[in-house]
Amino acid sequence: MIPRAKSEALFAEALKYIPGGVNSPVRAFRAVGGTPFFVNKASGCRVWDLDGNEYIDYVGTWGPAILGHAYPKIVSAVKAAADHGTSFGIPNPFEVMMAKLISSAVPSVQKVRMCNSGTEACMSAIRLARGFTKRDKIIKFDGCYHGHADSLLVKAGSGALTFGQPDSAGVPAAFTQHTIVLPFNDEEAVKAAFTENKNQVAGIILEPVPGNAGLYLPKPGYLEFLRKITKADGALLIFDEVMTGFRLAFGGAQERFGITPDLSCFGKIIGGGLPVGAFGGRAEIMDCLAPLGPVYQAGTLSGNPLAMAAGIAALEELGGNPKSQNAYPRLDQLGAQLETGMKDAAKSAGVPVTFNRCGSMFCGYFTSEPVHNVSDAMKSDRERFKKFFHGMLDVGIYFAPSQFEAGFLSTAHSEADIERTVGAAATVMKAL
Ligand code: KE4
Repeated sequence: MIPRAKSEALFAEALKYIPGGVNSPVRAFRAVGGTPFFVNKASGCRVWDLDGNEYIDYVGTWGPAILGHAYPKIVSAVKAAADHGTSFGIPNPFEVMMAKLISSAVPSVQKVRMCNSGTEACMSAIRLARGFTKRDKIIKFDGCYHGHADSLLVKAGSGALTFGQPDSAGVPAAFTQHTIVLPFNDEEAVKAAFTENKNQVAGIILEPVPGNAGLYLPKPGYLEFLRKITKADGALLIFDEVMTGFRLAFGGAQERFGITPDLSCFGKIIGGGLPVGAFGGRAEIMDCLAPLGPVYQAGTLSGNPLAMAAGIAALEELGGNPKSQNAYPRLDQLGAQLETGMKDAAKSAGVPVTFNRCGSMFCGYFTSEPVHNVSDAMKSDRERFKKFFHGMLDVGIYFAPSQFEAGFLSTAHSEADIERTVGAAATVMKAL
């Protein structure tokens, strides 16, 4: 265990003032044990903790750091914007630039509304779907996470077709009674739900590539099936691209898989690391939003100039202008190198690992079985994951502190970083 005395001391202090010592649960290392480190600085693909330990970072602040941390063009854009004020609550030009950038990158988004988190984006998109369709029911999938709005903190009911049960204290059953939870990648379950709830479903919301139970992919034809069945019933297809947006392609998962959803949610990358969320889609749907239409949605800091400046710099660098690097082939190439290396490491260590990847998002599960949904993921060996996590952390490599999170590469990672990572993984896995 490498020394982290300063982080240990500060965590003890944090516990006195912040529930669990953290401002978001996953950061507390409860899934892997031990004490979380506090970051002192981050740059490129590396973070340094308070004790000066350096880590290659495969979390990337859960997705936003696709260009690496402290990316110079993002930092200078934020500094320049800050000199003109940090918030106005008055329309500012950056909001229009951001809306045009998102709309030009994602053709299904004719209009877009900015907000301040992925949770807000998904919550608002669902309210909008209900307002537009005048229907109450929403279908979501087990293992997909869309933020912590009450009606989405729900687990599958007793039967796959019964309505969801609250999955958090403080959520009244009444708040989840219109949420149907189905297994992902199971077409029969969706068909049955629509038969059972004909013309009553406002929409299906899903992560097109679920990254909140580790990472698994839609089976071939599954997204096309969801597009077809929602259109036939008059329900909306809502892609939660908070994680996949501008990650899997400049146009997100919908570009990569060639699907046109009715509404899309964004976050993370579009804020360049600052607090942000957005949701958008067909103008006829978006125009139901206040102040034009009857669906209320608002936010003091929505379109905040610093978050917009950071996000615009990020999107322009990722592909928003012809001069920019085309990041995606590079991200795919680094992802392929990591996948091959991790699979070779597991083989050489004689440890069963299923390594799922889509572009620069990935997850290694300690299981010999394929992982296509959350119940498959739950069968993985979490004790092995815990040991692997700490073994890698102790040699300066930081993976997500939970088996049920995705990992992220950035354009700041190098082939040498990945070589070092897979070499260390082979050694650490041998000791599992
Ligand atoms: P935020 O409210 O955390 O900005 O976004 C919620 C959200 C919505 N949709 C998807 C697909 C997401 O991945 C998220 C948030 N992702 C988690 C990582 N698994 C954020 C990390 C955390 O909760 O601290």
